[in-house]
Amino acid sequence: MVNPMEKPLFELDKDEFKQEIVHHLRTTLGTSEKKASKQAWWMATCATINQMLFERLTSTQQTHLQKDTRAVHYFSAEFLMGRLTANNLHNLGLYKTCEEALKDLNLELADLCEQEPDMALGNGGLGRLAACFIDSLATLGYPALGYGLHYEHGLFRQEIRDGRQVERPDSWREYGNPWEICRPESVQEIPLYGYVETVFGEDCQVRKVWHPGRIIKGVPWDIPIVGFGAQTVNILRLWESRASNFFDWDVFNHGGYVDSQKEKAEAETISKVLYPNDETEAGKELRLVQQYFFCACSLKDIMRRYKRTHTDFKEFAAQIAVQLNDTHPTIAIPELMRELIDEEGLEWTEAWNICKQVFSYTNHTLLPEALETWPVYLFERVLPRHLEIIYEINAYFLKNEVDAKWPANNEIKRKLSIIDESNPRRVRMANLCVITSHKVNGVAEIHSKLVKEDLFPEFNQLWPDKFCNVTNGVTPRRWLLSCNQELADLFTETVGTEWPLNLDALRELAKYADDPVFQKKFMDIKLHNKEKLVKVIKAETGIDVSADAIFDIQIKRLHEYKRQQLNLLHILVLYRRLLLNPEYDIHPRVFIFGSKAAPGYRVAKDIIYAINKVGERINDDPRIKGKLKVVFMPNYRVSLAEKLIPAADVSEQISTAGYEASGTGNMKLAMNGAITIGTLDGANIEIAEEVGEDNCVIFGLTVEEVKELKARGYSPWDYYYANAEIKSALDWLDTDYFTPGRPGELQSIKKSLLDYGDTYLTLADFASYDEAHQRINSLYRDKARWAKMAIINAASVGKFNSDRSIQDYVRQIWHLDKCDIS
Ligand code: NBX
Repeated sequence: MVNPMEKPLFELDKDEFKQEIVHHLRTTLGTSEKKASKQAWWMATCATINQMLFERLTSTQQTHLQKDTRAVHYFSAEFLMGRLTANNLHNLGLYKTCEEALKDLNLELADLCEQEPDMALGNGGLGRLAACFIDSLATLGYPALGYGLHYEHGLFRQEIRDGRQVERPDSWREYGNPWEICRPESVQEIPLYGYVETVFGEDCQVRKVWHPGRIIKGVPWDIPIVGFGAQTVNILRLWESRASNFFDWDVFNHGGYVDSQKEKAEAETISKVLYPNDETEAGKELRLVQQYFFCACSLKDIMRRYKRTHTDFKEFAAQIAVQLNDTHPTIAIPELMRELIDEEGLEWTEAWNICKQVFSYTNHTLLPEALETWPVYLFERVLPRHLEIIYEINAYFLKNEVDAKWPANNEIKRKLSIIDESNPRRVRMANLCVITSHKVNGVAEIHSKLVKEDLFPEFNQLWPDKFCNVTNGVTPRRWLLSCNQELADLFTETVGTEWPLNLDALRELAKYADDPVFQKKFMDIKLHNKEKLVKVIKAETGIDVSADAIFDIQIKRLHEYKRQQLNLLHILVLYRRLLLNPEYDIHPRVFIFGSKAAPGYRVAKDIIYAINKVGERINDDPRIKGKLKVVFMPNYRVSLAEKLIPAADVSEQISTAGYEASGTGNMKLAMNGAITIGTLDGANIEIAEEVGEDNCVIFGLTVEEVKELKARGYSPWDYYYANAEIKSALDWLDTDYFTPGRPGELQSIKKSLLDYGDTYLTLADFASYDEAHQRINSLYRDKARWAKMAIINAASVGKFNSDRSIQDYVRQIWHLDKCDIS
């Protein structure tokens, strides 16, 4: 008889899988089949999966080392991974085997997957994009590492109490996390604070010596990232901060036990918590320290690995690409300069030439208030040597580039300088990124155009070839195969098995868009997904909704530019129409929101409160006979998105044109057959191009029209007085109708839309939005027409596969080769 342990694990059949799970339950989890909790079964399942992951991880790492491959290093302060169990099983090709094995043990895989806490190490789109990208990099077989922070607490858990958001700590590792491996052998020591000394060396050279005031230890945790098909397993390496042993002992030996504990707590603070703001971060020292900490750890790690096969830095730029995910890791630029010059003894120009080739930068926002700057005084205290290096880069740039192109033009110098000379002086991180990087990309066509023309026009004149576009994408493995298995099976049955790798293969589906049999299959799956969501909604909120209604979904961070308030205003108008005319003809509609607000963002939190209070009143109003429901799903996160997206009929993508860099939820929803109601903003424009304007509902001002209206002088009052429904709906918010006995609780919404000028043109777009919803209503009533639109959406979003985005990065920016893992 063959010993099953001697067989390659990938040939595990159901029975062997089962044996392995039981084996791990007993030997890894220390329990038994009789006593085991669901959590223990889930952990035992993960341990079984890890056997296969680790095997491939080792072969990947050996091959990369042997072939001395060039690799990309994705530096990001956020990786919004969500859960990994189902995703890993799908990518290993073992989902069904595992499901059957567990069934034999009287367990449901889907049920066990619910045991896993989300890894919520990110705020929103930017962090989730990083997660999709590392999935695609592994799937395509590129040597790549993700580098980030090992936050003890990810994005806060949102509770809703009496309609208001309350933030609770997220403790994703409370009971251990089966996917991470600690690597003490790769610990790094990171200097901070202190002062810089200029010394005259024995070699008669003047050099800079940084005497840090503190040393922090960086401990790496590796999360294996398995590509679809399981050839390549790359890693995501996240750094945890600890007090350095050196410091502990020093203080301890001087009798300072209590002080040493304080030092320890301070050191651990660095990776304690993710900052929950998704647009701005107002000059917090700890945030700068976080950024430096993970960048410095990562660069030291890269250099250590490079030195295994090289004795000098001549090949460094040929081997290493570093992608900066927004400006958050910008400090990596002066840090690499410092390492190369101060620690490795390179000449300034040599080091600068390396940096220019190594770094490239992705911009994710045009909002001026979201462009990161740091007060010079803070830099001087925390990173004195880096500030010197930044000054030197700036002087070099202003003299050799700006002055050469625009001689003696102080105005342009002031604008392009890395230092903003206002009071207090500030370091502009985006300028440092653009000056250093060989490529700067936006994340959708329109966004990249605006980055060039509006955000950095002078830089674009200096270096027109530096700017490029890489339209975002999402991984179809998580956002279709794993989250919508019934639809995935229908697609496989119809177009074959290759679509998870080549999403364009779904184009074939368009052939069946008019076929009543296929339409029925497609819409039955949608209905089934909606029925499953009905139960989740009931369990989470207590609200009863009907799966026959249109499920209209807006899921994204709460921000005035994303305009949840426009959606709410429209709900108020619909509700009023129904009260005035109970026969008002609309198909029953459930408006579903999922959204977290930054804890300090007052208006955003007020919008959440208003949605909940308006919802309470509407949901309980018998006069409208259930034609309208409003659901705010608490604690929106990746695993909840995986339940909402497959059940969506309508996808709300309603940002003011010119403000949403790309959006990626729009792609996930279209992929699952939802119809977009959207503005011509971000990736909506490209989605509309792909699916055709007949298969989505576009409304609102264009980017040009927004600019013109703003230039003319926009007054929301004009719309308030001209449109009686807008006026009534807004005035309603001043009453106590939605907050009985407490009038005025919702008035901040009205204020922001009138008194404070309606920055995001909500009222200007209202009539067009309302008309778009009427189109949605009549389209939905034509069942065949709607089914056809939904199918064409799913069939047409091949472009928005993150594999395509990665190929674009490879061709335009990274110039990597795939590496076969034997
Ligand atoms: O990045 C988002 C954009 O708003 C989306 O349009 C885009 O699709 C997505 C991916 O490119 N930006 C974003 O999510 N930003 C943040 O989360 C953020 C986090 C911390 C911070 C600033 C921004 N300090």
